[in-house]
Amino acid sequence: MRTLIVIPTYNEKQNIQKLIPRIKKAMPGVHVLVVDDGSPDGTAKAVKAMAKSGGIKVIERPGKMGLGTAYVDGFKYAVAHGYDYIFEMDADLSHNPKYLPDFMKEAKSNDLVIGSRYINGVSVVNWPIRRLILSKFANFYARFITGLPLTDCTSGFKCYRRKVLEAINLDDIHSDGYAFQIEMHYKALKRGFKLKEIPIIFVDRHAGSSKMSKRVMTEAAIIVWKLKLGITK
Ligand SMILES: Nc1nc2c(ncn2[C@@H]2O[C@H](COP(=O)(O)OP(=O)(O)OP(=O)(O)O)[C@@H](O)[C@H]2O)c(=O)[nH]1
Ligand SMILES: [Mg+2]
Repeated sequence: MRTLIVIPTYNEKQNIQKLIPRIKKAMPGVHVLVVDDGSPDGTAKAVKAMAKSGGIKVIERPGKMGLGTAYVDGFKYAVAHGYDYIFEMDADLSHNPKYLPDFMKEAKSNDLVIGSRYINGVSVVNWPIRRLILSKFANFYARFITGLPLTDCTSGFKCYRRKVLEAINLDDIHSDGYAFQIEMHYKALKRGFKLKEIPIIFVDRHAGSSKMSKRVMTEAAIIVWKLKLGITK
């Protein structure tokens, strides 16, 4: 069974240099694909220097094109190269690689395994209360409108079996950020796949800067209606 971890990056040089060795340690033999958008801090160059040890690949895009299309490009690569298990993971060390084996275990009997911050109360470290309230509200709103049976609809730490990505028309995905996560969960569920949440502890980034914006939130607020009303299928 072949596994690929897809990591979108924009100015994450410091973080990705720490993250990749931790991934390799947590799950030896796994392959890593970094999708970088011409990060001015030289993220891509730093990853390419690490790639000599094998199992690491970089897709370089010319400019900042968004997290959603970065994942779509990564997923297309994964499908084309026949990977069986494909992970989504942030570069900013919010997602701890120690959970990777937990995902793999559940992926044997599920199609999409999602790391949830909200299974056991709230498992978020270092978030300002404002951010937590926003995330909880976004989840409540998304669940209420779409009916997604998840505690963490906007999680970006997950493992797909290849058949899920093959069943979704990736060229139809235009959303970004939170909206992207909700859309992928919804489309997987609608296509009859088995979703399963596992608990993770999420740690806020220490280095680099956030790419969260008002646009990301507005887009998420709209996508749930597009999905619910069948405008986006
Ligand atoms: N390739 C690419 N990666 C991106 C883009 N925007 C964000 N990312 C990456 O996507 C991941 C998640 O982005 P974050 O900025 O951490 O978003 P967030 O987790 O909602 O917010 P913070 O954790 O507060 O920063 C990180 O690895 C980013 O580097 C983009 O436009 N292109
Ligand atoms: Mg982050």
